[in-house]
Amino acid sequence: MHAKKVIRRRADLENFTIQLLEIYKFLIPSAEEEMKRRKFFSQLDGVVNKKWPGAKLFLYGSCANAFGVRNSDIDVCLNVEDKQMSKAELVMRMAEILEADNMQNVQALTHARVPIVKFTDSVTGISCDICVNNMLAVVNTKLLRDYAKIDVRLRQLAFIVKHWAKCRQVNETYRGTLSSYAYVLMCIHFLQQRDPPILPCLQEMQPTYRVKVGKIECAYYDQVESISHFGSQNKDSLGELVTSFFEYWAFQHNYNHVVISVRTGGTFSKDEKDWTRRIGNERHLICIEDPFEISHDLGRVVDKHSIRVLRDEFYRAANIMRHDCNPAVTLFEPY
Ligand code: 3AT
Ligand code: MG
Repeated sequence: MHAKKVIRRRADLENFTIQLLEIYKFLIPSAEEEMKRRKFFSQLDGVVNKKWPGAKLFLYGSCANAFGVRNSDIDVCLNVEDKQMSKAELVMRMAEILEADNMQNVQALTHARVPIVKFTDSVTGISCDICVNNMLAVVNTKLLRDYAKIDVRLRQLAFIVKHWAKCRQVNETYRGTLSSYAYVLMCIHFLQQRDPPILPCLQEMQPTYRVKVGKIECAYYDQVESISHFGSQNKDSLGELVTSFFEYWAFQHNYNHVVISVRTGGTFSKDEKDWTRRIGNERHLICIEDPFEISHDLGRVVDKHSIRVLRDEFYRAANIMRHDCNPAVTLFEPY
């Protein structure tokens, strides 16, 4: 008990911020790694362009959204407008091209819910997943990247939250906890709510970027260089933000009634979406609206058991921040 105390003093908070920034810096991929990835992608793009006219490759996910830590895999989306071929067939064709190009461990997962081809680049050792015609993921990747350009504290907070989630094993959708994408949306939402706000709501501003993906109209303000001062009125340090983030998810969020929404920059009632009860496997125990596919709750993977696990982890984190004398270490202790 003696070793524990509440982080109240400014000096403690400043020290906590310094330690968090060290962790953040350590997690950032090196310039060399970034270059290796860019080179790998442009070579892959070259091979596909040559062998498959009409096919186009896009990067998405953490290798392109500014939230990728070092040594992450690369997510690629193959876009082909061929109505004759199924996603499984497109994945098979892609796998053949990769094999012919001497890639290693090429596996076409044609029966997965989302068919993908996985492989490892024989030269760089980089692992890569390619999915097919998932342009919404490419667009939401751009949205996240644009938010990250507005205030560096988003990237810092999200790195810390993702790192915590990995250490505590609550970043495993197959076990009912949340995806990295969901955690980044939680961070954006949180920074939109600060007073004064650190992030604006880009989808509520006059759109400067519009694309239609299937039936979904994606539009938002993407000239973010012009609003890079947006959060400057708010002086919150990373230590304060991390502390408040876990306080919010441990003690303040209304899990029974509220949906968080980056699209609207706020929250609304679950009633508005009819996310108040279990439908099939979707239980809506924590509701995070996808910014574009708005019928999609990213919390739908969370079940009766994993909501407990998740909320216990939020309590644990918030309590560490309140009482522990060395929170920057305890917070990330492996589960
Ligand atoms: P890691 O660093 O790999 O953990 P990531 O940013 O690559 O994080 P995910 O692996 O969770 O994130 O997802 C890869 C991308 O796929 C992120 C987002 O653009 C898209 N995505 C993931 N889940 C969903 C979803 N449920 N709905 C729409 N897009 C999604
Ligand atoms: Mg990924």
